[in-house]
Amino acid sequence: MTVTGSSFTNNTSGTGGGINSDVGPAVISGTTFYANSASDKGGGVLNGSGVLSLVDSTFAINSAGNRGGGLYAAGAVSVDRSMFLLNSSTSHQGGGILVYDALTATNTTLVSNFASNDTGGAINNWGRLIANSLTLDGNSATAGGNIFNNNSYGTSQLRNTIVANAAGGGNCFGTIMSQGNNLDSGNTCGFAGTGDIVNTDPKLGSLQDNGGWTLTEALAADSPAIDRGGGCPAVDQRGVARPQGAGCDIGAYESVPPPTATATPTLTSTRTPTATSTATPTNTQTPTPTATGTATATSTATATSTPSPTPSPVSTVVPETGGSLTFTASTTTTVSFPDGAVSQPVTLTYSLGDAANAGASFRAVGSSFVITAVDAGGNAVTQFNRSFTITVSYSDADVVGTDESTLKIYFWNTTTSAWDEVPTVVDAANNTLTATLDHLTRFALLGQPSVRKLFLPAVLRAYVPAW
Ligand SMILES: [Ca+2]
Repeated sequence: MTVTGSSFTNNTSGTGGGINSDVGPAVISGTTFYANSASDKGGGVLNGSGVLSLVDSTFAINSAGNRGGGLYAAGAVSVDRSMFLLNSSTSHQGGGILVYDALTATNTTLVSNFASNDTGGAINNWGRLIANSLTLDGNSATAGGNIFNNNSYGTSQLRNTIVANAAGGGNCFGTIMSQGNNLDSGNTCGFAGTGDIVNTDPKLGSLQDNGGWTLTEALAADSPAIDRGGGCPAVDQRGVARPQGAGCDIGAYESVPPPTATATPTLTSTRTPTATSTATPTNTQTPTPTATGTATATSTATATSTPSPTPSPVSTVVPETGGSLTFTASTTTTVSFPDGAVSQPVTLTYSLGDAANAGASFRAVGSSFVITAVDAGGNAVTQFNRSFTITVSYSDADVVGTDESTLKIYFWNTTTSAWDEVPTVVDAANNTLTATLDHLTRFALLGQPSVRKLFLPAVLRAYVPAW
């Protein structure tokens, strides 16, 4: 059976809501499974004992009463360059995929799938799972929100895969065998292979059309997944050639660096003019997807950690009248000291720090920043006689992907090596945050990620095939 460029929508069955492929072989490409359901196994697709190859396909909001909301993979199944969104299994395992025999999964993104009463929100493995370059984000289950390995029957091998932001059940449960270059936003997957990264926010963008056949989550410019991959496939989920930049990227998406300014040719060379290599830019964008429209809420404008060479602003605070300092980067920060805050004149300096690594459950808005004060003798002043205020104003673009109501100013606690919240007044109408403080240190603006599902209806609407 060969299925190409098709849509299966709103079908129901006992097993295999969209397609039940029993003995195979079957090849399914460029096909969307949307809102299909099975009362038993395989809401979108059930594969029996044969070979099934799935390529460039989308599984969205399919459901199974029993196991495998998107895909029930018995037999030998391969999934490549595909996307699973909001599939669910309501009473048993495997919201996105249940692996019964063998699954090879490559360059695939699984987002917000869930097994609300059992294990394995995105993938539940009873067999042999070989995964390379997946992005698993925000899936949930009672255990193993992103991946659950059933240790009695299954082995899971992961390479170059992002396992992030489980919305329930932790990122992993069971034994996961790392083949290297995986990234866990927490530390439940036991990643200890070469190039593995744990407890690190991969800085994923919202699920959207970034080219290719299926939706993807781009990496922020300062994502720690960029160029940290290994053993990557030749292309990414979209078909973009890997590697781009200094190395391939972890996960399903390969970030294409902005073109670097070409060096101005010097005209003084006395060498024989060899034909200079003009690197022809290979157009790596793959086949235009069907216009899926509007989901253009691009990723947050995270200020890069290397600020443009603006001079650090300096200001003076004096005992009689106080003083203030304003600096604009991606956000505008004003620090105001009242009179009497200092006993002698001090000089304030504002400098941008690194992008705050805020962990899995928070997002940083802009870079962290450091405000220092020194007295006339050059001694650091960190404590003040009166409290002072910091006001940060931000743009709506700065907080895309962040729940604005949770925004707070945080300071870096050097004793606990953690960000501590400062009581902050949020004025979401005017996009300002104000906090009252008594000491200077490194600060950052952090907020919880907006519930990404809020964006999903728009994405889903854009993705619904015309019927
Ligand atoms: Ca790269």
